Amino acid sequence: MGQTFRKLFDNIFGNKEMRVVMLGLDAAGKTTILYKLHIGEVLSTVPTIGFNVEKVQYKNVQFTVWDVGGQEKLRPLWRHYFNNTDGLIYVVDSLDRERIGKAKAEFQAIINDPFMRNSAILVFSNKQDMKGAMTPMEVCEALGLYDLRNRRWHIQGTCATKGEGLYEGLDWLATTLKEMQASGLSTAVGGSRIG
Ligand SMILES: Nc1nc2c(ncn2[C@@H]2O[C@H](COP(=O)(O)OP(=O)(O)OP(=O)(O)O)[C@@H](O)[C@H]2O)c(=O)[nH]1
Ligand SMILES: [Mg+2]
Repeated sequence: MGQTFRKLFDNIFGNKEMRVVMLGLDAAGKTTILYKLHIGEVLSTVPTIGFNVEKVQYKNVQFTVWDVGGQEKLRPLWRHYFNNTDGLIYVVDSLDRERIGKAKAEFQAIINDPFMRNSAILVFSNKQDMKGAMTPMEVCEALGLYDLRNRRWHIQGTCATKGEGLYEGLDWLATTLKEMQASGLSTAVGGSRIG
């Protein structure tokens, strides 16, 4: 009953809770983004072993953001975070041309996972402050975003250390997830993943 009342209240006032998983190769800037969004500050980061999770309130959406370490040896663990995910934030180091092929391969593996087939995809083309960085359009091309069919995706140029572009991205995600829920395209898949 309490749950039902809460749902009704949330529907009336438009509050939504969304679960978002943030992935990307190591040093892409995920943890920097999480803390910039959560406390408005850039803390000095160390490579994430495991994950960080924080709630980020933006407009009338509460995002629970899971930031998972991106080192090669940790990537096989990513899939354990796919279950019940409404949205994916994929962070790319736009300066790292050498590993953009690797970033693409990991990205394609994530979005083609059965548990992620319905999730909205927000790509942050990060480190736009750096000279020689790929433009968001170049990153878009390199990840194969244009070839996606029946997926909702958006790419946003960001500079995590200055906080630029982050809220523009969340804006898109909030709007898109609300639309998907309203149209019955509920994104999160129930049940638990085996293996
Ligand atoms: N110049 C610049 N540096 C950035 C930006 N975002 C992050 N960095 C730096 O990139 C480095 C790695 O950032 P992290 O946030 O720790 O990267 P991560 O994606 O969490 O890495 P893992 O935890 O290993 O997966 C840090 O030195 C950050 O300060 C940015 O927009 N511009
Ligand atoms: Mg990290």
